[in-house]
Amino acid sequence: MLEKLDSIGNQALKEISAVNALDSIEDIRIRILGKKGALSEVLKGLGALAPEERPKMGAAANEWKRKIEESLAARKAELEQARLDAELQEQRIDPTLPSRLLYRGALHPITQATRRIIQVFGRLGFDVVTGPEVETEFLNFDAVNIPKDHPARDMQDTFFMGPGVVLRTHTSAVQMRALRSKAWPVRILCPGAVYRCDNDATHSPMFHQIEGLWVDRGVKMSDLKGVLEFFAREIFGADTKIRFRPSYFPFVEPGAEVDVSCFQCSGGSPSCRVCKGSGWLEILGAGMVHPKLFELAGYDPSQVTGFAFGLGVERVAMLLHRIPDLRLMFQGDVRFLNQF
Ligand code: FA5
Repeated sequence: MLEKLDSIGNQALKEISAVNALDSIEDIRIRILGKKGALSEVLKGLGALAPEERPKMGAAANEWKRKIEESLAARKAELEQARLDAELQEQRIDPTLPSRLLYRGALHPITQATRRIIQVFGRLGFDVVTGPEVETEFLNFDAVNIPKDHPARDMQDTFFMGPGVVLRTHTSAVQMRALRSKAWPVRILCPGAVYRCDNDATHSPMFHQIEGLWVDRGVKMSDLKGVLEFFAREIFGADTKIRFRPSYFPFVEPGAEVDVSCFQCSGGSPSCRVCKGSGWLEILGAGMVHPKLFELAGYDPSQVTGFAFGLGVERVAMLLHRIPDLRLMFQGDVRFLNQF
């Protein structure tokens, strides 16, 4: 019996050292040490031995069992380590390879400019009010005193959504909504997207305006000038030159257009693509609210006066960041946007 035990044990150790697959380790364990394994089968014959022989055989069998278990565990650890090494080799990280570029998101220059403008006017007590981009022709035109035959209503300038419904062409459309729903004094800013059939280096079919409206007893043109000068200095710096040019807007009287000195040529180049040689960039229209609007809103024009202005946010962003072509802001080119 001892010989049989030795033969089983030696054969098992040989097999274990030759095994190369982890699954086979368990197979060997079951085949040798399992309930019906070779060692157990030999031990079943213990009962037939003389009683004095039994402890000796039992001890020998236990010794083989221990040796085989140890050998199985050691080979299993070797094979597991080899598998891990192979995996690590396969998935090796090469720290010398160049890293993939990571893009960090940031606010769009138009959003940045909008927030900056709102913050500056916020310091003067202006509240933000918004209105819909799809607007009635009445609120976009009639309610702000733009007559039926005004060229701005032309199909070539205005995107019509259907009879009597337009994509608003200016944020002045929010003025009448605000005046109708609020009692004076009113001091509001209305930011938002507006739409016109327009497309070149300084005009886009969709752009952003911020409307300002201040209505109260005794508001004067000089207040408008003071507010806009404060705005220009805060946004563009103390050296910024601005000028008021008399202009006509049906919803104000008197009206003006306000220009800022051209950042590209500083007023010096007749061939400048940005200001078309004028030296100035128009950023907003403004004026004293027309009494007709007060009448339409149910205010008494003998009691209140007010001023309004509408500025182009893209123009402000162009000036702030020295952007030569407005269309760059709508192309979604990461190389451009990354700079802000
Ligand atoms: C208006 O839209 C008037 N509603 C502004 C106003 C409000 C005047 C209140 C008086 C009182 P205008 O069409 O000039 O005016 O546009 C105002 C500003 O929007 C311009 O000064 C310019 O900065 C900007 N702008 C106009 N058209 C475009 C365009 N296609 N793309 C980008 N910016 C534009």
